Amino acid sequence: MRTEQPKTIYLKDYQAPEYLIDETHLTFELFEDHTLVHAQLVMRRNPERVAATGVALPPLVLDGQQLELLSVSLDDVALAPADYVLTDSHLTLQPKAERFVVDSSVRIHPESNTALEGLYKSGGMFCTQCEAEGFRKITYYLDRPDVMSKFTTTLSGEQLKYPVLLSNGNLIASGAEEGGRHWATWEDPFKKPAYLFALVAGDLWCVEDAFTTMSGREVTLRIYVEPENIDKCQHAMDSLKKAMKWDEEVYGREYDLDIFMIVAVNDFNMGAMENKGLNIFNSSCVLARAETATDAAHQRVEGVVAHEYFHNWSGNRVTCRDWFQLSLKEGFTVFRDAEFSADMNSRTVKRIEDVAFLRTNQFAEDAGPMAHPVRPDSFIEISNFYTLTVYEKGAEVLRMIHTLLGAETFRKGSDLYFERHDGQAVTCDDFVKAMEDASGLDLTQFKRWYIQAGTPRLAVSESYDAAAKTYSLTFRQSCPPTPGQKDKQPFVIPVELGLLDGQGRELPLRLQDEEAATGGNRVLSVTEAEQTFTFVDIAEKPLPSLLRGFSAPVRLSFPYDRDQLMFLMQHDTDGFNRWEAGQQLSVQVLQELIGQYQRGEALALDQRLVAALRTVLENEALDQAMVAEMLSLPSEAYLTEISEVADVDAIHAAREFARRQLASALFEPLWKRYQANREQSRQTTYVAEAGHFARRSLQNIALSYLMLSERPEVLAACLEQYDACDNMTERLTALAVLVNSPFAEERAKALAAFAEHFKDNPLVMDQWFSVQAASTQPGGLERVRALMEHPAFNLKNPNKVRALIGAFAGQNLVNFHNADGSGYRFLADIVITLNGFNPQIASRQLAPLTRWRKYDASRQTLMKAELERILASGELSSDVYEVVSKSLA
Ligand code: B3K
Ligand code: ZN
Repeated sequence: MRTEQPKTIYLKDYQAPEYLIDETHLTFELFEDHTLVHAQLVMRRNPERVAATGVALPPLVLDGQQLELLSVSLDDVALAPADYVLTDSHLTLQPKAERFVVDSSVRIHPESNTALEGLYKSGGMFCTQCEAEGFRKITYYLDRPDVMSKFTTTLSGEQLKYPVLLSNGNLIASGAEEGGRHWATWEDPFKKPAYLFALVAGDLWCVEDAFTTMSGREVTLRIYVEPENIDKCQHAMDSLKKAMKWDEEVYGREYDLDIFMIVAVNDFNMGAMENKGLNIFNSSCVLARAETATDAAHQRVEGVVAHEYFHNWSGNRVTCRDWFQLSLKEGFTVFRDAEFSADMNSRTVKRIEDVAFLRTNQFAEDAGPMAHPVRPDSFIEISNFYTLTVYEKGAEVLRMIHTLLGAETFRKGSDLYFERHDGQAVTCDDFVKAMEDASGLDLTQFKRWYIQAGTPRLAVSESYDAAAKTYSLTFRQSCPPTPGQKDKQPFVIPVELGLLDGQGRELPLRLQDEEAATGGNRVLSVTEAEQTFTFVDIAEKPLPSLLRGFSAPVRLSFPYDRDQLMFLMQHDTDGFNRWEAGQQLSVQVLQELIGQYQRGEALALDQRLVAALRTVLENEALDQAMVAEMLSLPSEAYLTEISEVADVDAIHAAREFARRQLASALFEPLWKRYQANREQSRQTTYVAEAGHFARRSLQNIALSYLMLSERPEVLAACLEQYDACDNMTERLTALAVLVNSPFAEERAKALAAFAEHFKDNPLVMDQWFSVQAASTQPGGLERVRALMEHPAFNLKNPNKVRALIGAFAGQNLVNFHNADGSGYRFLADIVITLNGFNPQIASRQLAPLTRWRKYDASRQTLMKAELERILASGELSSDVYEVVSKSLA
C-alpha cells in the first residue's frame, strides 16, 4: 500500500542513472517464516552523468520496498543509521569514491507475499516475478532497466522441501549444508537488468530435451513442474523447439546459454515471464494434454512459450531504456509470436482471431479513459501499462513497418537493430532508426503511431469515370481526441488493396503517373488527412477489397451494400477480407435487428445472411476453420464497442434472435457437417495440429447452433460427445452448450460429473468456472456468488479470479450490466477486497467499470457511483488509484 500520494512519472524527465552496477552477487537463505537476502553490488559512477552533475559524487539512491534492513556497508565499512537515509521506498547513501562496493542484508517475507510480485510462495515453492519493479521488494537496488549487471546467485534451503534450486544462467557449484539444508550457485554470463532476475526453489520434476543450435551448440531444455503435472509438458517442449528453430530461420537469432528452463507455477499474475534462461510461467500457459486442455489452450501454450523464448533477443539481449519504451520489446515480441503461430498453423485464421481481439478490446481501451499511446508519456503505476495498446497495437505498428519495408528489408533492419544494440537498453526511436538505416525510408511521420493515442478513422469513397476508364479512391483520416491529446496529426496508413471485376478477378493496378501495372494487390501509403489515388485502364467499375489482412489498426468505412458484401464473401482473393465482408454483413444485419428491438417491432432477419452462410457451410472445399470463423457472429462485446451508446439488452436479444434463425434455417447443413466431423473425431485420437483444430472448431460451432433447436437428437448427440470424446475441446464445448441450454437436468448432471472428475486439476476447474460465469441465462450473479463458495474457488489465485469474476464481468454482458446495478456493486466489492492483497489483479478486474461512457444514463450513474465508492474505500494501491481516478476524470 502506498503511504505517499501517488506521483505521476513523465518520460520527459528521464535521466540516465548516476551509478552503474557492474556485478551483483546475491545470496538467499530461504526459511519457512522469512528469507534473508544478502546483496553485494560492485558499483561505479556513470561516466555519462559526470558532465551533468560535476565532480562531486551525487548521493546513491537505491530502490527498496517492504524490506527490513539488517545491515549495510560501503567498501566493507559498516554504516550506522546516521550514515544513510532510509524511507519506505529508498535507501540513500553517500559514496566516497568513483568505484565502490555496497553490501546489504535484508529480511523479507515471501511466505506472506500475496501480491505475487518480488519473491513469493506459490503452493510449496518459492518463485519470483520482478518485472517491472518487483526486484526492489527483494533487495536494495537500482531497479530500472537501464542498469544492466552480471548476476551471481546463491540460494540455500531445506533439501527435502526444496530439492530443486534454480536461478538465471548456468549452475556453477552446489553442495550440502548442515541441518538438512543444501545450496546452489548460478552465474549468468550476460548482463541484464534486475527485472529479468529469477529464482525458484521447490519440489519439482522436470522433462528434459535438447536442441542443437544453428552453429552446432547443444542446449539442454528443461520444463519443471509439480510432480502430478509431469505428463502435461510435451506440448510445451515441442513448442519450444519449434520456436527456437523458427527464430534461427526467420530472424537469424540463436540461443546463447547452455540451458533453457521453464518453470510452471499456479499462482501468477499474468501469462509468463521471460527471465534470462529461467522463464517462469503461469501453469495455464505450459500444461497441455488432450484430456485436460482445449485446442485454444494448446495454441496459447505454443504462442506463449514462443513469445517468452523470443524475448531472449527482443527484450533481454536488447532491452528497454525505461518503462515508457515497453512496446519496444512487447510490441515486437507479440508481432514475432503472431508470425510464428501463423507459420505453425493457419495464417488467415490466426490473423482473424488477432484482429477480432484487437478490434473488440484494444479499440475499446483506445476509446476509453485509460487510452494512451503505444509509447506512453506518463504513468502513475507501470503495472497498469502492460496493456492491449502496448502489446497488441504495438505489434500492429511493427506489422505496418514490416508491410511498408517488405519482409527482406525488415529482416535487414532487425539484424542491424540486434547487432547495433546487443547488450544495451534502448528506445523505440533506436528501433525505428535501425529500420530507417536498413531501408533508406524516412519514418519520421510514421512514428506518430508511437506518440498519438486513439484509433484513427479512415473513411473511403470511390468515383468511377467510365469514359476516361479511371477509378479513384479518396481516403479521409481523422483521429478522435484522447485524454491529454486533442488534436492529432495524420498517420502513415498502409492500405493493402485489390480491385475486383464482376467475376471476382483482380484487376491489374496502375496508378496515374505509373508506367505499367504492378499486379492485382498492392499497398498504398495514405499520409495526408485527405488523399485521392486514381487508377487507370479500369474498363468496368470495380469493387474494392480494402485494408486486406487488416494492414493498419484503423476503423475503415466504405459504403458497401449487402449484395456487395456477399460478393466479397465469396470472391475476394484475400481470405481475411472474405471473413471481414461476412462480419460487415453480419454487423449491418444485427444493427438492423437492434433497431427493430429498440422500436418494439417484430424482429425480421435479412435472409441474405442466411443465404451467405448457407453457401459457406455447403462449400466443402473451404478450410473448415474459416467456415467456423465465418459462422461466428460478431460478439456482443464487439457490437458494444462499435455502438455509440450500447444497448446491452437489445444487442443480446438481436444476436440471440439471429442465432436461432440461422440455426433453424441451416439445420440440415449444420447437422450434416456436425455428424461428419464428430464421426472423424471418434475415429482419430487427438492431435494438436491445425487440420484437427479446424475440424473440431467447425464441429463445435455447429453443435452450439444445433442445440438452439432443442431437438432430442441434438441433445443426444451433445451428451454422446460429452461422454465419449477423448479430449477437452469436445468435452468443454458439450458442457458449455448444455450450460446454455434449457435442459436443466442434463446440465446439472454434466456439471456435477465434470467437477467430480476434474476436482484435482485446478486448470480444468478454471474452465468449469468460466463456462458457468459466461452463461447468459438469467440469474448470472447469483450463480457466480454461489460458485465463489465452491471449495475449488480461491480469490487469492489469479487464475480463479479471471476464470470466474473476469469471465462474468467481461463476457456475460447481459448479466453483468443488469439494470439494477447489482453486477457493478459486486465487481466493486471484489476490487476493494483484491486491492487489499493483490493490487495488480484488482486493477485489471476494474476494466469493465471504466467503460461507463458506453452505456445509457442510468447505467452510467450506477457505474460511476461504484467507481466513486472504490475511490473512497480507504487506502488504495497506486494500481487501483490510477485506473479509478483516470476513469472518473
Ligand atoms: N514481460 C512479461 C510481463 C510482465 C508484467 C509485469 N506486470 C511477460 C511478457 O510480456 O512476456
Ligand atoms: Zn512479452
